[in-house]
Amino acid sequence: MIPVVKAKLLEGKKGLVVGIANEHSIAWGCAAALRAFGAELAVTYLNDKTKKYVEPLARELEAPILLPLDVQTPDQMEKVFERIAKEWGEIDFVVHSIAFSPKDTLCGRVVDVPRDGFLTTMDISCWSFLRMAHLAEPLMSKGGTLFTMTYYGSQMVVENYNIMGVAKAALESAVRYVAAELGPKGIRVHAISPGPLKTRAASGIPEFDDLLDKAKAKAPTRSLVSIEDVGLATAFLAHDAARLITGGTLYIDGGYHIID
Ligand code: 0WD
Repeated sequence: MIPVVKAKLLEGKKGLVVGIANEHSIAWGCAAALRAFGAELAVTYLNDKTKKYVEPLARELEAPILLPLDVQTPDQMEKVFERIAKEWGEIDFVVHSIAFSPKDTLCGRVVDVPRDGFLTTMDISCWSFLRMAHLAEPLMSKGGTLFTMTYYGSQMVVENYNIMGVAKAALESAVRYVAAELGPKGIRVHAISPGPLKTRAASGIPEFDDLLDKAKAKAPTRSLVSIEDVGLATAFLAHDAARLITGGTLYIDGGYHIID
């Protein structure tokens, strides 16, 4: 948990955080840091099964808005933004921290990927970010910041990352295009690349512990990233002082650049 932060650098800012599954989620690290710096948060949960894990965390964040959001359910994302428009009238930031690929699609070779698995992977892991940006734009008349989470497997072939590498490459490209399109309106867009972290989503990646060991050995600081590290970097970029930083991927140490 982020220690009490005295400087409420994000006081008055309001934002949506999507992707809290439990207290290990990267989205939780982001939400905790953004709240610690004084931002007010809207939070979503995937479905009734995850609600019981997310509800107490939303309470801890004193989130005035808690809604269901499965990005594959028609109209649910629209409903989230409608509620935000009604409650706040505007929004300062959106954190998109979700990805999914069916097991048979994620665990096989990229060359064998079935069409339906490919479409599901791209839909949840990439298109949902574009849609969130689309719906956030009218609520960001004074500017704002959009975040999504990515991984180095988008740039290089990382063993076992498979089709998710393809999806993250598309996502990072989307970040560049959306940054160019919304930049004139003062809306900044960032992909955050934290390096491997033990979360529920990561447990679906084969031999993930090996990836953790390699990342630790190769990272510039020889350490693994925590969700608190990711949260603090996100909070920094949400501040007005970061107003000219946009359109790129921020590697938080873990993108292991020294591949063997
Ligand atoms: O090593 C890692 N854990 C890394 C994760 C390294 C670099 C990047 N990332 C990325 C992931 O690819 C993802 O984009 O960070 C993002 C967040 O992932 P996480 O925090 O590692 O994983 P987790 O705590 O599982 O949260 C992802 C959540 C889902 O959790 P579950 O475990 O239930 O699949 O994404 C959500 C869901 O809450 N999610 C959806 N949300 C809305 N609609 C959907 C959906 N259809 N599908 C999954």
